[in-house]
Amino acid sequence: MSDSTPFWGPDFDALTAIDPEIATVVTDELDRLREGLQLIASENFTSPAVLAALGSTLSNKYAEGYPGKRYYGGCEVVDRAEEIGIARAKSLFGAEHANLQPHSGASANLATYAALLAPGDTVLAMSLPHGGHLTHGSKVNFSGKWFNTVAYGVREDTELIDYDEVRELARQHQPKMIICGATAYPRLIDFEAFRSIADEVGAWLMVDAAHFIGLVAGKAIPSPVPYADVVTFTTHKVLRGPRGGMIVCKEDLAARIDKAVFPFCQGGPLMHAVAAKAVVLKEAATPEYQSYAKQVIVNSQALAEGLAAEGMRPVSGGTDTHLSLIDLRETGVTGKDAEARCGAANIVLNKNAIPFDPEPPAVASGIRVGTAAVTTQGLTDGDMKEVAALIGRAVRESDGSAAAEISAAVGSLVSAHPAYPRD
Ligand code: DSN
Repeated sequence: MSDSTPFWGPDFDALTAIDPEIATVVTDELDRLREGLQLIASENFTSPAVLAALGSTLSNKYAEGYPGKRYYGGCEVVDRAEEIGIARAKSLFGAEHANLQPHSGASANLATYAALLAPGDTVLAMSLPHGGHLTHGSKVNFSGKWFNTVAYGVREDTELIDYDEVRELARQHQPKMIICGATAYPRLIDFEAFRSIADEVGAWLMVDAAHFIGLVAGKAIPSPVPYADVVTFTTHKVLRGPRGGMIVCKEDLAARIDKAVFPFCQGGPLMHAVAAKAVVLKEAATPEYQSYAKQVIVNSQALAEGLAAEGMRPVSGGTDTHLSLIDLRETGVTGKDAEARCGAANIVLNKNAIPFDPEPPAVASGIRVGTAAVTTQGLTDGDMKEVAALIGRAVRESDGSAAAEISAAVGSLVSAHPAYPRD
C-alpha cells in the first residue's frame, strides 16, 4: 500500500446520517464497554488494527474455496490475507496445518465432527454441567442428537477432571473421539494424559481450546497442539481477535478438515474476519502479548483470592487460567441473583452452574469471572482486590443505593484505564 492509498473503511458520520438508530446502538455499546467492568470470561477488547480489518471492504468478496482454488474470480487479493494468516497460525502454534474459515467455535467443532466421525459414532466429552460445552454432546445440540455421547466430569472432592473416570469410560465405551477443553474449568488440562487414553482405545483426540488458546499463544500455559489430532478454538476470547473460529491439525488430516469446513459445513468465508484473524495472529506473536497473557493469569489468581476473602469459594480452590468459577452457596445468593445485582452496579459477569449444582442451570449456584478484558485495559493484580471487594458488596447488598455507590467506584476504576480511550 502506498502512502497515498486511501483506506476506505468505517465512516461513522455516514452511519449516523443514514441510520441514526443503529449508530446509537453502536455508541451506546461503546459506552457500556467503557463504563463497566467486563468480567465475562469469553470476551475481550479488540485492537484498532483488528477492528480496521473487520470494517474493511474485504467483507464484500465471495471466496468459496481456499487460496489458489476458489470458485470465484477476483480472489487474488483476499488470497493473500488467508495465506498470511495460515502461515502465522502454523508458526504461532507450531501446527502442521491451519484453517481460518470457521465462522465460530461451534462451526469449528461441527467441522471436526464431520471430518472425523459418522453419525451415531461414540464421543467421550466433558459434561456441560461440569464445565463442558454445548457442542460436546448436549442433547439440544447437533453433537448430542447425531452422536452417542458419553460424559466424564470432575471429582466431587477435588473438583478436578477425574482422569481415572475418563480412562475407565474410554475402555468401556470405545469412543471414536475424545474431547477435552471446557468453558468453565479453571485448571490446566493434562493433554498428555488425554493423549495416552485416546491412544489406548484408538480414538481421535480433539482439544477445544477456545477459552485458553490465547494463553497458549502467549506462552503462559502448555500447548495442546503436540498432543491433539485436532485443536479447535475461537479467536475472540483471551486471544483478543475478531469473533470467529479456527482449527489447527496434523498434516494428514488437513484435507479432511478443509473439506469439512468448506463445502460440507459452510459456504463463503468471511474474508474480513479471516484478515482480522491474521492481524491478531501477528499481534499475539509479540513480547507485549506474552506479557499480557501472563498478567491475565496473575490477575485471575488475584481475583480468585480476593473473592475467597469475600466468602465466595473458588471451585477447585483457585485457578491456573484466565477464569474462575465461584461457588456462592455460603452467601445464600444464587448465581442468577448475583449476576443481576452485579449488573445493576455495572459489573458484567455471568451466572454459572458449579459441579454437582443443586440449582437448575437458569438459576445456578455460581458465577464465572474472567480477566482477559480487564487486563487488556491495564488493570493489575493490585486492582483485582478492589474488584473482588466490589463484587462481594454487590452480591451481598441488594438495595439500589448500594448499586449506585458500587457503580460509581467501578466508574472511577475503569476511567483510569479506559477500554477504548475517548481521544
Ligand atoms: N459461550 C462461550 C463462553 O462464554 O464460554 C463458549 O462458547
